[in-house]
Amino acid sequence: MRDKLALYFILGSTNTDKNLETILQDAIDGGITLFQFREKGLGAKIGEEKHELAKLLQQICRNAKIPFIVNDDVELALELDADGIHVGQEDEDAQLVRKKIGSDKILGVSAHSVEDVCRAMEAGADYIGLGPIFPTTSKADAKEVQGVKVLKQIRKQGIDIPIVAIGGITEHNARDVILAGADGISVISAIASASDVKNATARLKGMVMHGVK
Ligand code: TZP
Ligand code: ICP
Ligand code: MG
Repeated sequence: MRDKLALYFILGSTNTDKNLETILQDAIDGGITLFQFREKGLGAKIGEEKHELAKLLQQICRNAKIPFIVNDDVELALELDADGIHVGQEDEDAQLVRKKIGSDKILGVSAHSVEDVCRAMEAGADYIGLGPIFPTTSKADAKEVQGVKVLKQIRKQGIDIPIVAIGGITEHNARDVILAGADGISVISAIASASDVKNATARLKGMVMHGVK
């Protein structure tokens, strides 16, 4: 799990005006290690349209052997036989989600505190999305920014579950969160809003893997 978290890209139709398939393929070519389909926010697709978009993006991931994770929609994840599901603290209860998807699929849980992390581990989470570390414009209802403090606390207590840091991560601060104990970074805008997606992705990957671009 840990190595798959190195560069975790999240995308949905509300994150860009550009073609999602092109962005995802360029991000794959740049070196992402995991992908999450997150169709949220104003104007997000629902129903059949959401399902069709998910299928398109899943196929791109399959061709590249990149695991495909669905955000917050257990039914869709099961229908598509996705590789996993990611749920937030306000979404469906993680323990219940684990029961529904079985032990083989990846379960990711958002956490904002040490207590959230402990509860998620008891529920059977495979990894934690911890944040928001830095200010973000990609999530309307984001919790308070926490910097690397909670991340450091978790590792100091010897909790070693795989963790991705999320929220405002860029090539300029990626190194700091890795040094603070994250196994990888999860980003939307640093990749989705880049003018050269492949190049931006490769630079982020370099920061995570080697501390350099
Ligand atoms: N959860 C916490 S912050 C965030 C999510 C989905 C958004 C991250 O987006 P960005 O653009 O990388 O800050
Ligand atoms: N972390 C991850 C990995 N994905 C999310 N959607 C989130 C936190 C809120
Ligand atoms: Mg949520």
